[in-house]
Amino acid sequence: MADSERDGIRCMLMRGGTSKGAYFLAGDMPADPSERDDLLLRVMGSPDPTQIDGLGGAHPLTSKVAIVSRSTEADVDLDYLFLQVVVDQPSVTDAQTCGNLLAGIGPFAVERELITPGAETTTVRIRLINTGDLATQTFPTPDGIVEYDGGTAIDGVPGTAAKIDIEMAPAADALLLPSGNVVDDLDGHRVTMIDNGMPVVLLRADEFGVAGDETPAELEERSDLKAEVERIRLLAGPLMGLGDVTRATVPKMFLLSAPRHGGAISTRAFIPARVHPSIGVLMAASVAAGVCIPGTVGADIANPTSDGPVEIEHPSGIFASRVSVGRSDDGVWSATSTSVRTARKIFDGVVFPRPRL
Ligand code: NQM
Repeated sequence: MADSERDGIRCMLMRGGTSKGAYFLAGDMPADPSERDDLLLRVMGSPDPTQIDGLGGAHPLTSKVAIVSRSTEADVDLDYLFLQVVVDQPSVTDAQTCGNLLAGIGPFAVERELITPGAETTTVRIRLINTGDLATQTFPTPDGIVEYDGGTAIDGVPGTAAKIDIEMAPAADALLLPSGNVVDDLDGHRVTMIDNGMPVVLLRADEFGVAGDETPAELEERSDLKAEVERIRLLAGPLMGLGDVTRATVPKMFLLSAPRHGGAISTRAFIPARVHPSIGVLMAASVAAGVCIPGTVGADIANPTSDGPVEIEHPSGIFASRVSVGRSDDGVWSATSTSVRTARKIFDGVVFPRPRL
């Protein structure tokens, strides 16, 4: 392998949905996970609240990495490993995936010639290494070249871009309700723990002294609130099969209130140290599935339409999440989701990691 300190590492910076991240070929990364993580901290400029000496944008949504390779599995085209580079801690975690960076995986794979594009559109099957879920993604490739321009708008991104359709199928051993219950009691709080692609905990905003229309900045100022939400998160982690989540970025914590803008439910999400300025795509799929199941936290205040997407209100607009929720004869709930995203190639080149501190 080339000397990454001296020669740099091939890297593409992309917006995927409402997030932004550095995309790499797996073959360009050290095989050893601790060497890889050390390199990524130095590429992104962590730990440092400003990430001034790296590519990171000083927020969890702009401190993300996607590592992509051809899959060796039959009927799967690509493997996608997501890594969250923590902004102000020397920590890189694979405990979650990201449905937003997922939007850029197919386009990146065409750009790097990992897959052969179709003449009009390209459809790829992507294994999400973090969760085992499978995504099928379709995007425009006229004349075999990725088309980023288009007429599709998503809340949280200015302007419009080409539409990327994503269908999610859960891993064979995935559990929609990991504790087996629709509702649990966690030390005095009623919670629903649900995972339709992203593990989330549904909570009633009013139980936490939150109205539900606060800005992310207003919620982030409340250290008492943050501490209580974090206390419940640490209790939920093991019950969701995630083990000790002290250093993990999941589960995501949702404060739910009645909708205000004609949607199905209003949300504020702790992800978990910051409050999301909108909502992640797989988080939305988990919340949408949750409020469709009778008896969950939030189901009683939600107003989903009987058909069509579940319109989830968030701090910067509405996310229309398309989910299909069902219950087997033996009472086990399961769900799938589809979503529309856009992505854009921002920069393609070689990144130089800062020296070790
Ligand atoms: O839920 C934020 C995002 C996400 C996750 C986070 C995500 C999803 O908005 O699908 O993409 O990781 O906290 O990108």
